[in-house]
Amino acid sequence: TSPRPATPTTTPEPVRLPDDAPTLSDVIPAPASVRAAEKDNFALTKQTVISAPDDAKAAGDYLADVLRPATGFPLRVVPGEDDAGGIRLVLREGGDPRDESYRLEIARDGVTLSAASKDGLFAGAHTLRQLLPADVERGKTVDREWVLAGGVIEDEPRFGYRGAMLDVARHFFGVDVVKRYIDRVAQYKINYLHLHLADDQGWRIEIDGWPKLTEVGARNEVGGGKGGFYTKQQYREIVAYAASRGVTIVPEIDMPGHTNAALTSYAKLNCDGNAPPPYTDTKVGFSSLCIDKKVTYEFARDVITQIAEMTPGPYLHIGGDEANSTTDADYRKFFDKVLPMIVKAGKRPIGWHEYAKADVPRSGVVQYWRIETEDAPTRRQANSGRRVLMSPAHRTYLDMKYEESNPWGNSWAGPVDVRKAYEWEPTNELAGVGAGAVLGVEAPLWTELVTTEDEIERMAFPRMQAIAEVGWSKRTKWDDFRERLAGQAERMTAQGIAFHRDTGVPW
Ligand code: TNX
Repeated sequence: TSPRPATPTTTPEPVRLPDDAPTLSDVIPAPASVRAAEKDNFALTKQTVISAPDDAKAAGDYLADVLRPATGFPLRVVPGEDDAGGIRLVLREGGDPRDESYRLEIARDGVTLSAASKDGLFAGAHTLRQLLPADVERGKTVDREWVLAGGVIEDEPRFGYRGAMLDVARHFFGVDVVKRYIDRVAQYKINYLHLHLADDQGWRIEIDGWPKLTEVGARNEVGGGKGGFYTKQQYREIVAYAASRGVTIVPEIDMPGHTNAALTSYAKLNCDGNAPPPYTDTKVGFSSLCIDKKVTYEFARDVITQIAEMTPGPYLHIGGDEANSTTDADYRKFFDKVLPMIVKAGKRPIGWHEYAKADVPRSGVVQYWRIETEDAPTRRQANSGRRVLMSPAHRTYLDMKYEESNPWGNSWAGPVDVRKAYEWEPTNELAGVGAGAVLGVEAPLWTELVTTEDEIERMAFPRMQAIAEVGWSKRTKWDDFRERLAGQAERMTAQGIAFHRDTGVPW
């Protein structure tokens, strides 16, 4: 065998890191391990190519998509191995698809991002995005140097489920607003977006065979605005956009309470056969599907099977909260029929924790939302192997006021400033629900009081970063987090996020 001819090595000269470029330790959520190597800074140029074979292509396309507008570079995404000194995405063979760990190596002669799964590559791509200066988020060409700090990040999440929820029922928000929200939360490694698609004030998704849900039930919102809904095609468009950012959609249809919009649309869904008027106020707990009517279950089955069919993700959320107009016996009767429909449709049910008193299937998830530290039914479900998603309102509810003196938001579980959203321990919040039971964390944004995209942004940011780090990072320290969070101000500004300047953060 003859020795391979030596390839001429043309390792580029070291490049200086611009003053405004982040260091490897500036990232949110904080990575598990960081090793800086100053001589290994990497400069992007107009020749830089992103190589991403097969299943790595989605993450490669995402990177190109977020880096192109400001750099103005073509950043071609090519399927083969790139040895021209570009950004290489490597998907290790035979990996567990749920393994989100990744390794990001930034060297003078190229960047290598490797992971065992697509989701791991997305996680690494979100990190890489944050390592470029805030200018990269301006959405238009900025003529400057684009240098990444050299070194190695090895990282993995603490919890596999890091969620955000948007209530599009109380006030409706169109496809573009939802897409922007997805992009904004995804950059902090939020990997699930839960859409609250129906409530007393509005029904927001087209269902074949039930046209009045959208002709009648969608035409309202809190305060009497015109409401709206997603066609099936628009819903699929949201699902696909989310996937292109590494985010999975979790659709929620709230039953058997929070159903006035459906009851208004179809008189036959009511026990007395009379449709109630539309509801545009903000009280909860007054509506219920009719537990003893056959048509209730025809309705539930159509809704569940059609939504499951449009949703590639593993979960379907069935609500179950605040069913104050349904007796306990009826509540159980209802879920005894409806939960198996979700399993049959191939999905894992999620319900607000009130449904813990029903017979939750083995695959089911209980979402805990109250502020009490003890809940017997949730504890019982956790003891018998059900996973619990943590959304305690006094930590994660984005509709709460930041501070008492601040006029925006609800008060019943508040105020929730950034520090409060950050300094808590998901496995230690609820008695009997420890590390083995916690699936992850989710930050819900209820929109009784939220009417515009600016308002969504100021309620969500920067508490979203706090919840994202609680969900991703194993070690969390407020003093360190607040500094890194201050470093996000310019990025958020460049993205046009109308964030709240929480007084606990040294902006
Ligand atoms: C309780 S949290 C609700 C929602 C409200 C929210 C307002 C939960 C499962 N139900 O219907 O929008 O409080 O904070």
